[in-house]
Amino acid sequence: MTASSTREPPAHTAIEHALALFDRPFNDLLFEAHQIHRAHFDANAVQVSTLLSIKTGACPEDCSYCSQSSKYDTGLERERLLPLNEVREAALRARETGATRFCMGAAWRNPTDKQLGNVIDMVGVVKELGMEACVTLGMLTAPQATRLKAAGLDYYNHNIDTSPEFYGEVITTRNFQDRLDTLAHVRDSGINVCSGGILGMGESRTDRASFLVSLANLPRPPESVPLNMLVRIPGTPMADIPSLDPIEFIRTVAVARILMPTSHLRLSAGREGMSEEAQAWCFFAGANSIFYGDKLLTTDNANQNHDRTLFDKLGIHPLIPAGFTAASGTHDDEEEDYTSPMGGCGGGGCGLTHHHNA
Ligand code: SAM
Ligand code: DTB
Ligand code: SF4
Repeated sequence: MTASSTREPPAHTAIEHALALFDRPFNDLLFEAHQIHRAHFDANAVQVSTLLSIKTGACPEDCSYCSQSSKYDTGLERERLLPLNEVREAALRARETGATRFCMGAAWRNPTDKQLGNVIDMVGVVKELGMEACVTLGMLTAPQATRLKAAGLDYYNHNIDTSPEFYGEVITTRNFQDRLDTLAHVRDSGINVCSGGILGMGESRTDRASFLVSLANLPRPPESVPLNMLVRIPGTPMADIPSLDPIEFIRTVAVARILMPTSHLRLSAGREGMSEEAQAWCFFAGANSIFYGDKLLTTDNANQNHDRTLFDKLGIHPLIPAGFTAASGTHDDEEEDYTSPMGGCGGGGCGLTHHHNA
């Protein structure tokens, strides 16, 4: 019998534990989260991803927050699947400005096998550029996940979005279990799992705790956890929801760090509306990934120049994954110095400490 087969099953995180963390004094919570963060990561390194919408609008799902749902009049123009050369150009631009991962999103409930073939070609061009590739295409079957893995896909993004209890208030065209099924196919295929959700949709603190506990209690926690602040889209049912207190958002990042010590936590949508101070606290609490670039999928992202300035002010440098091919040379040796075009390392070799999301 191997050692692993006699091992205890992973500890189950109880909702009471998560709620007790949320209830702690802010300084105590952040101190603990930051200590855990430091124990597992270079506290000054942030992973940098860029997003591209490869198929925009006319989605049959009814996600109440989304500009791309066909159920709401959001004024968004639908677009066909982008041609391969446009994807290559966008990925190249992203690499030149300092991103190491290129994430492509499609407004689908699920891809057909033919559509998946087109996306697989896109994954190929991103990999040729030496970048990590991530896609988010909706629900997948097990064979589709296997095809994506064979194409070299590094990450699949599929958010649980909120707590199981609140899910039905947000989306009715699929259920929470559907999301878990796709996540299981992705995990079984060997692709890294990227799964998180949205805060500020009118959920309670108990929902936020239950959402994080659901992620932490997956058979293995996701390697990457996007934490989106709701971007309120006119025309959707969530257009006028009161905004979430930034302090509560920072607390949520801290609790996520404590419950998922080795996951990368990404500050995702909503950063444009967040102050520099709030973002700085999020980094201290354990956030260590961002979407970088002027656009998310259909909405504006924080400005690139502002991000460079913020990284400089905070002394943060971009995390360079092993095997990443930089615009001005290769960076496939962990010990090699590398200057990201994004800056943040004072213009010299930054000698990054590399972390792998395995
Ligand atoms: N259609 C696919 C799906 O739903 O899985 C992929 C694209 S979908 C736009 C990816 C994620 O973006 C959603 O799961 C949601 O968490 C996030 N998102 C979408 N609209 C948002 C908004 N207005 N504010 C914040 N996050 C949003
Ligand atoms: C995720 O959690 N956030 C990204 C990515 N995964 C695909 C998408 C954010 C979308 C924000 C709204 C928009 O631009 O349409
Ligand atoms: Fe479609 Fe994804 Fe938007 Fe939901 S979040 S409406 S599935 S694009």
